[in-house]
Amino acid sequence: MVIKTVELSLVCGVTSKIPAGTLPEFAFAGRSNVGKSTLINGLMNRKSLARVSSQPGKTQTINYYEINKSFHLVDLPGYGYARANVKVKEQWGKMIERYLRTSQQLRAVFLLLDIRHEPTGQDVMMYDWILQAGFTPVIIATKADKIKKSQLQKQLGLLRRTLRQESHVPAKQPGDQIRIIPWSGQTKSGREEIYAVLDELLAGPEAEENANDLI
Ligand SMILES: Nc1nc2c(ncn2[C@@H]2O[C@H](COP(=O)(O)OP(=O)(O)O)[C@@H](O)[C@H]2O)c(=O)[nH]1
Ligand SMILES: [Mg+2]
Repeated sequence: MVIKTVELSLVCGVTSKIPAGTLPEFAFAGRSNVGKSTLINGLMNRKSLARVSSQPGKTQTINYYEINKSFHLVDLPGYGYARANVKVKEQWGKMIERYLRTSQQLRAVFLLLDIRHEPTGQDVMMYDWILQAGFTPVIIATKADKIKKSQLQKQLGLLRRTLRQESHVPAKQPGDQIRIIPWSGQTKSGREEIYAVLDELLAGPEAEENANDLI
């Protein structure tokens, strides 16, 4: 994946209609402060196009970043901000559910979890919503630079186990593995693996069909 152009192409407010859109979308969800803006900036090779928050929980908008004029990275509003009032929390849930259910262009949802902590009830709820909307979440374990290398497998195990045990949505197949990619905004480790997921999904079944046509 080579990033040629990036632009904030659309900001969608809580009550606005989810735009129909024509470009494929990849959405990013997670609690506020988990490192969503940092990841999106890292993927776009930009320092600060996506705002890294000094006021957590403030953004209640869906921001669409257009990459290479060919797809969108979609920054969903963060959750779990303790001081957000009830109305904001309610609007947040409705907005996310509406987005997951109505976006026609959505190809994948990335769920960000802090590698240091056990996922919260809201993380598991988000995980369930993504599954219920028909997507298999790709987990990004953020802030990987904050743990020792020797702790990596143990922490990934904790994330995987908590999601599997607490989720209310049955796995499609009992042995289904949850895909987790460790990422660090400091070293950018994990970026190539995330690009590979995007490349793979952008190629998609249509590209395969086209390739078959050539045979
Ligand atoms: N060490 C470290 N800090 C991070 C990483 N990702 C985000 N942060 C910090 O965590 C805070 C919240 O990040 P931000 O991207 O605004 O989170 P958001 O609220 O999910 O968008 C900021 O102070 C970031 O600098 C990471 O991978 N490693
Ligand atoms: Mg943010």
